[in-house]
Amino acid sequence: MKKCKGCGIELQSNDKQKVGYVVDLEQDYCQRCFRLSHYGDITNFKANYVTNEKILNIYNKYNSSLFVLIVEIFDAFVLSNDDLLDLFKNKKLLVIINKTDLLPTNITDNKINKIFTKQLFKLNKKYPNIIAAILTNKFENNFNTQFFQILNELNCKNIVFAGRANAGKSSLINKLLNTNSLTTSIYPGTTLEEISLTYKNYVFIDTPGLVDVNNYATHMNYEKYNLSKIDKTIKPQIFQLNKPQSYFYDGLLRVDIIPQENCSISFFINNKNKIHRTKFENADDYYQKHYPEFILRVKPLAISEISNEESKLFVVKGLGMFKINGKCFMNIHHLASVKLYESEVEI
Ligand SMILES: Nc1nc2c(ncn2[C@@H]2O[C@H](COP(=O)(O)OP(=O)(O)O)[C@@H](O)[C@H]2O)c(=O)[nH]1
Ligand SMILES: [Mg+2]
Repeated sequence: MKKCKGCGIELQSNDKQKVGYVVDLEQDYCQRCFRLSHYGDITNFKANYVTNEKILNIYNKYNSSLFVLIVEIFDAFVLSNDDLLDLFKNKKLLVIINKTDLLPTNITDNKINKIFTKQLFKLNKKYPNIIAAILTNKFENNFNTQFFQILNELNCKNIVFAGRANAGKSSLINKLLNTNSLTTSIYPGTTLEEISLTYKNYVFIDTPGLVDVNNYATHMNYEKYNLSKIDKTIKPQIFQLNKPQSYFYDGLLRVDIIPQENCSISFFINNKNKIHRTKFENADDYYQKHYPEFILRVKPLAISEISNEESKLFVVKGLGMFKINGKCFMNIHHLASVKLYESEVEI
């Protein structure tokens, strides 16, 4: 049984519409991987093809191995009120916080390091199975060295790369092994089966990504996903206010603020999309009138009512984050099926 080197699926030459299709079984990559990596083509690409149940079964085959848990930066801000770490409770865990390069440039390496060292120290009390943690990107130069040093010290053979869809698992393995062998893409759901790669005395095991129902990406089509996904260093959009105002991220998110003193709000979203501000009293009319024109929109929105004393950072998974400063009341309108996360971490 021959498997695709890019996504792990069993190759077949019978049905063009099914995954694993190749014209000739001599080929190493399925047509989907080939077209995805060469043309960015996502015809026949189905996200959520792999269920979480199946992925957890893969994890369970490797109970005594080292698990490298790759966490995307926005998820990392809310790790303490997420259920991700619970899935790895009995496993030896090396946590990697990935895509730190997406954070604004004023959040320096030093600051990121401090923030997450403190947070992981706290998390370690609840999850003593976390044996180490590393941050990527900004620390790129010594990442590989650091990583292999840890492997060396732990004396393990099988290393399972785990985490949510699109966290950067396959890209990271490619980087560590200095290859392009695994297929990676901006879409969640690229890797379809476990893939083992032997390197020196190690076996690196790539896995499909866990689907997160609390991520907007899970509830959007490819067009909307493409337009809202953060893929470049964020330039925050910052507003000051002393009167009630509403802030719209198209039809995806709305934040109403009733300030009790001078306040400010900073949005950390895809730079191409602009936050629109209106007076609070005009906000419902604005939404009704403009809803049909919004390219980015989701329904139904639910409202979370929150009061703020000093400063709060919220993560809207799949869209980004926003931070509020100053005493105020807020109505946050977000997709009803996703959770609004307040971060314990300050930036
Ligand atoms: N900005 C940034 N993007 C990354 C990083 N690592 C991976 N990516 C991108 O994230 C997307 C998902 O990567 P992939 O490796 O396919 O994720 P997987 O589903 O976890 O295997 C791709 O578009 C990658 O180029 C990173 O460190 N920084
Ligand atoms: Mg992958």
